[in-house]
Amino acid sequence: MRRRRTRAVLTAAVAFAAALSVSTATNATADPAVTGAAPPAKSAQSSLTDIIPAPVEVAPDGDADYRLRPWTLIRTEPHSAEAREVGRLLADSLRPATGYALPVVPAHGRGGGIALLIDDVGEELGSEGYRLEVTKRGVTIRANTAAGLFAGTQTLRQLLPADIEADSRRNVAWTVPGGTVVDHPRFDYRGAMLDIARHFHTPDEIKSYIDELARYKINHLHLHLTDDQGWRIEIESWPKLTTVGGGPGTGVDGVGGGFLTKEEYSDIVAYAAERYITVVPEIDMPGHTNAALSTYAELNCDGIAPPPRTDIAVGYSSLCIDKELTYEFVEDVIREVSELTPGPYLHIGGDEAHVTPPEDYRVFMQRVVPLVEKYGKRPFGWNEIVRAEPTTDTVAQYWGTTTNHADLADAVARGHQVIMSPANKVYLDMKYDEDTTLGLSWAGYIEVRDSYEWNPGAHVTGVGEDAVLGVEAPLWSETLRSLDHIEYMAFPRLAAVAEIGWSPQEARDWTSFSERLGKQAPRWEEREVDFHRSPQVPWVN
Ligand code: TNX
Repeated sequence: MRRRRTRAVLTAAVAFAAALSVSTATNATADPAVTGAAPPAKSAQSSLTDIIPAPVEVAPDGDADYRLRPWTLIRTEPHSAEAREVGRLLADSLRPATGYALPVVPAHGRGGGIALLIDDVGEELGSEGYRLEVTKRGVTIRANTAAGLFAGTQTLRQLLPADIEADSRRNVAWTVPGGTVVDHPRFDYRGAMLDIARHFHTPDEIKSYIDELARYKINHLHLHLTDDQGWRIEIESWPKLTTVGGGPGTGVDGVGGGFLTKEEYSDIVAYAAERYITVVPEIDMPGHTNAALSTYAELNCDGIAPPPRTDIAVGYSSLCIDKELTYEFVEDVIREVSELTPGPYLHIGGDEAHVTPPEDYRVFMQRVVPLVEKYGKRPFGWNEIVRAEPTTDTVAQYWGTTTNHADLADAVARGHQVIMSPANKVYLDMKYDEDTTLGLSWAGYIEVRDSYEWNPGAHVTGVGEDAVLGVEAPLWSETLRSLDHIEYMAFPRLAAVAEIGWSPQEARDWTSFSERLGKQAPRWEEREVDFHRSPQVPWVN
């Protein structure tokens, strides 16, 4: 297994960068541009037309390239702590490879360098759009909000040579190609789901995944926190859920185990929020609950705890619909998880409840959906949930493999919004082809082109663009034990889903996408992100 950059090393890099910022002069004199030493090595320059996800409008200007210098400042909107924070994250990401100090200062008056300005850039750009202009004097990103500035900085990172991803100093001309980008997302919700129940993934691994999501302007991370095998989020009123239900050996095949304390969970939520990513917690019920049922005997209809299970069967467990204790348990969990959740959504699963009779399922959801609302959250469930006719505010996540789905179309007619996660398109745990060693294949093999060539706004009959809140790429982890495994299954397909969620349908084209994707390879390699070298993509090097 390849060496992984640990978070400790990343932290050291940040400390190194901070040290640099107090010794700008020393650092500047070390720059060959200043000392007259060897000129910077030629590094493949990026182009304004290489960005993933493809922006709404791009106008390159070959005479307007800008080059970062040792004395470049990052100037941010005065009096905006949020803009300054976006500037700080940008500086953190550019310091290791450039070795430049890149101080973040308030943008008073005019000046060059990199400017991050909150401005009225028009309603059309909304709350996440931005306008990025590169001239010989500098790079200016303007947006209505700090979220838009953040999106613009992710574009800027891709406009620098791939060496920018290195974690130590490179002697490279840090040129940003000239021109203008005007950009905003197609869908409000662009998501990725990580299953930490089948195999537990640590806070550092989750943060590493968040870093990758942010680069591609994905703005929601759905965490699948509980399932038959394990319960991975601390609930104080039912403490054995984690100490027993999430204990050692609760991963698939008895491998691993573990859980997030409330503190760890909140730290992940805050880390994501700094990157403009909203965490959507999922507590799956009434099925997928063996971890809870095997931990607390009293939750079972017969009062007898079933044995813990670490196989990958689905659809065999159910909470006891007729017991009052079930609803006390569910309310405690919803209350505690809501308290940890600044975001609007709480996902209550609802999938594959094969041993819950349909009438019981309905009774259960009719009681539980209002509990989610009682704690101020918007209910979210896998598409089966619409059969229980919950409040139309409930978001339905479509994971089917067909393009006709009467229940879903009826739900849309009643006013529900939908997240599109068709399993045969965007299930990142599906194998790429028959040679893929990781993953499952029940929804078929999914090569990157399959995950790219579909239109969420016209995928299911009766579910039009207006009903689609967005797209999400789930990653189930029955077969995935490490961050390498996660990355290998996610990339490159996650980049395809990111583009589907962000870019206008008419701007999307496989040939263009595959060429742009090929140029991500050196970046992933610099960052030691594992990925599948799909034969469909013209990989650079
Ligand atoms: C179906 S998709 C499931 C999960 C499995 C996944 C494996 C869905 C809502 N349920 O329980 O992990 O397939 O691909």
